[in-house]
Amino acid sequence: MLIRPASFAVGLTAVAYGCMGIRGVIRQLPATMPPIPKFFTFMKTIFSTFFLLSFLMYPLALQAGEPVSGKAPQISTAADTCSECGRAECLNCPHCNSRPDAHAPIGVMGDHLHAAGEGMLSYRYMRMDMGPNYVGDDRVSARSFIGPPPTPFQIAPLSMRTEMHMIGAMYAPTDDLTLSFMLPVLDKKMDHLVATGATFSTHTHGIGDFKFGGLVKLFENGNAKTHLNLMLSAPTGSIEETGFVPPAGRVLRLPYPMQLGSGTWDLLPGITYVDYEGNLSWGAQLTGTLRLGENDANYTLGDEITATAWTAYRVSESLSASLRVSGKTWDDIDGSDPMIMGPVPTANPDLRGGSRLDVFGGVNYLFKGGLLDGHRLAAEIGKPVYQDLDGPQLGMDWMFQLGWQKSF
Ligand SMILES: [Cu+2]
Repeated sequence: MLIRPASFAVGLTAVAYGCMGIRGVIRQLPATMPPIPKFFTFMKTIFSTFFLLSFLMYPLALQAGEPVSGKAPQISTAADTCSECGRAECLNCPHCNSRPDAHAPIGVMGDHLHAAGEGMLSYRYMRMDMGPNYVGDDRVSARSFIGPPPTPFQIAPLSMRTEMHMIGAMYAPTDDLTLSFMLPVLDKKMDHLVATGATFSTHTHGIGDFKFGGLVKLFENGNAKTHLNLMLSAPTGSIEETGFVPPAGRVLRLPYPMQLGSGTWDLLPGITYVDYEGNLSWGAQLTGTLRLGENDANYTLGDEITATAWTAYRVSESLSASLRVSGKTWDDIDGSDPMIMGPVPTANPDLRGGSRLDVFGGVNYLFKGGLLDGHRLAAEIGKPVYQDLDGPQLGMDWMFQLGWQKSF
């Protein structure tokens, strides 16, 4: 019984180390050595093309009435099984949907599919607090890298707070495909220290990048399920946010981290695996953010890779508690916005990349019976255990997420 979780853990660790390793090697290469990065650009083009093709082909395949993958075998018809899906207990069956941990911890997006004809509405509140600054994996004080000219920086970011409200909708036209839509609304605030000793804050808010696409079932073997995440991000978030900057004495376009969108169409490919046994469930997800082209302000945000794995324990019929690790690595900005300048690290496109390992604890609660029957509430809180940033750059301090979900 422990073989599945164990082999899964070994496999996931290998994948995570592989991703980190490849990125680490690329980052150590001198800038004058182009062949390997070029090879990756080439691979990205190939991968993106396949991704877009599969994204476009899927609705066509559905229209033609051709099932993309076979139906899962019905396992049991014993008396104590679910009358709808035929299982003793099912992870995602809409008819019994019996487990609080049938959904991943709330910080994981696109973790589950729905059955044909079913939909879901969700709302998430997310908060991230950043600070202090890091150079590599060392914390540095803001004072240590600012000063009067010729010191390159006269202004340092001290802390940043990001709040996000995200409205989500899912709908499954077939058992093999669940469509997903997500619209984030962002609120950002950054505090700064000037070399003179003065402090000031900047603030932006508005809608972020709209994300949409499909989750496509790949395999189903007993309780174990794997699906592809084929999502796209549309450039609906502003990249022209401005604010009053006291040291400059005027309104300026704010640095990259204060902008609300990427300005580019982005591919969000991924693969998700979930499984359960008894009171235990576990899963893993590997996702990427691949930027397509350059935005109207002449830059491209860095590509990202995130690998996450979690396990949850079912405490009761309604409550589960989860533990999750997440490794993320992301590139510097390519190009630069001529309107974004200033003696502050956040305006430097080469001081944006990094890697981070986060640990999260969470709970899922599924209401059973009564007025709120079928409603889900979940919360997750996380903190980095390791971060290595192209700095000076603000590091992550902690993250919190609260969510509500209801299937129809
Ligand atoms: Cu859903």
